[in-house]
Amino acid sequence: MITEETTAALADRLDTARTTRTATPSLADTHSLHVDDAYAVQRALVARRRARGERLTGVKLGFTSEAKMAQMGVSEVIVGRLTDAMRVADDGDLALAGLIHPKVEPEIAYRLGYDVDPGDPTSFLVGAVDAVAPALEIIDSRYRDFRFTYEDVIADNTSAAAYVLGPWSPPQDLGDRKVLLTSGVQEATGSTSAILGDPVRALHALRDICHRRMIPLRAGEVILAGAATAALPLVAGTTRAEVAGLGSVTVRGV
Ligand code: OOG
Ligand code: MG
Repeated sequence: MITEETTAALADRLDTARTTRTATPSLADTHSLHVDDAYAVQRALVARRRARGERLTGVKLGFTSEAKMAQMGVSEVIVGRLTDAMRVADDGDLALAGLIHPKVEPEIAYRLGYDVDPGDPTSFLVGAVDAVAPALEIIDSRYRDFRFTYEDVIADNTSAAAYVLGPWSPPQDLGDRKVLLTSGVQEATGSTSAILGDPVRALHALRDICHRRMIPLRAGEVILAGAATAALPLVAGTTRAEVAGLGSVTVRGV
């Protein structure tokens, strides 16, 4: 385990990388972090944002798709926190100058209708979902060239930078829906089954992580289930994701 001082120093380093838009080398170059250390750095990093007035709005899962695992060379689901400062309105603008090297992913968002107690082993996350929506996640690793270890990316709040939610619909089976992402001239197609076979499994995985890491989930919070295709670079202009039968969501890079 790393000390509290080291945890604070690494959180400061990642915080500064983001606010000054200067990528930093992998923490693993100089520190040997355990997964628990990495989540402690993430907590300290998010605490800095909260101390500046940001409010928690949900959680996001990462590495839930095989395309993503292959792209990033890792193999286990990770969780990060979302805040109100990361939220961009559907059809809204996102300033690229505020980011280092952003990429975009098409995702599914779940909204919770009531609080879920992470300490209660019988809590049922799927039953707490009161709405679902197509979503875009903008990731922007604070590490140089998006090169990081599994522990690095957890410490960096799983590369979370921004998110956009499309229109909400009632909860429904979201297995095997076609997903199309267009960003500038680039296009990626996939299926919701890329998300652990079925995005509902992301909820099961999240329940386990929240239980293990004592992460409470509150009514109204959003869960991003993870990318349904490989990430594309986020460029100036319109980026859009469409999930068959669920609708679409758009952001404009400016
Ligand atoms: C980590 C974030 C991965 C997802 O949906 O798999 C993620 C990264 O690739 O930088 O958000
Ligand atoms: Mg994602």
